[in-house]
Amino acid sequence: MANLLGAVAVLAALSGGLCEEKAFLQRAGAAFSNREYSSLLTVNNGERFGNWTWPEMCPDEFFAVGFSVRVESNQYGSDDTALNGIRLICSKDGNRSFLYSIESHTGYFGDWSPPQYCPSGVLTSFQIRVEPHQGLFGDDTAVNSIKFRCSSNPTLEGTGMDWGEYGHWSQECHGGGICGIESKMEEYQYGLDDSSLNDVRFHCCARAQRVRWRV
Ligand SMILES: *[C@@H]1O[C@H](CO)[C@@H](O)[C@H](O)[C@H]1NC(C)=O
Ligand SMILES: CC(=O)N[C@H]1CO[C@H](CO)[C@@H](O)[C@@H]1O
Repeated sequence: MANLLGAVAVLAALSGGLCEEKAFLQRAGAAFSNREYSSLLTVNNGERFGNWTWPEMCPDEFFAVGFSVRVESNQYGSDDTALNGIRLICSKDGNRSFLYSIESHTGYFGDWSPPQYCPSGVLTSFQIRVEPHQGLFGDDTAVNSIKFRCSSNPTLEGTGMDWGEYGHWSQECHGGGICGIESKMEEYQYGLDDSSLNDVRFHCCARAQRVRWRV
């Protein structure tokens, strides 16, 4: 609850200069996870630990227009996990005063960043920065950061950590945009080396066809 109120406050502050309306932001969770999708965006540089968890989808006719990331800062001598979670923010027809968030399974460490939004349009592809497996006695962090491309073309980079390298861009959503997320998470390791988020994939949904009548 505190998280939700925090997110609403941030949104209200961000939109304050543009309009007086207060944004409504609600966690959709898995309530819409049976939404139909047209393809799945994947990358090939995810890490090996953990399992795919569960999909969360934006409600019908909503698409992802922004995101925030949960990042654990540098722990120096202690166990680092870097990126722990990605939260997508969904809107319908670009109406940013009425929003839902989805995030699949996220890790337990670090703080959520303020949301970043496409200037217009929707999220259409992504790439992730991943630190490769550090060997038996190393400290694994797996996913460190993420970039998204918007349909209006700019790329947005999350405020993640710097270990590892970016891989290739995923394919793009065509005729719609990103509408769902599923994370691959290493479960909590009870004092052993945690890496938290290891990979992520996103669903593409098609925009509803509007029937046009010709006379
Ligand atoms: C945005 O959506 C809300 C809730 O459906 C609606 O009340 C509001 O009028 C919409 N705003 C615009 C600019 O369409
Ligand atoms: C709950 C579950 O399915 N756990 C599996 C996750 O993946 C590892 C291998 O990476 C399996 O050993 C677990 O059984």
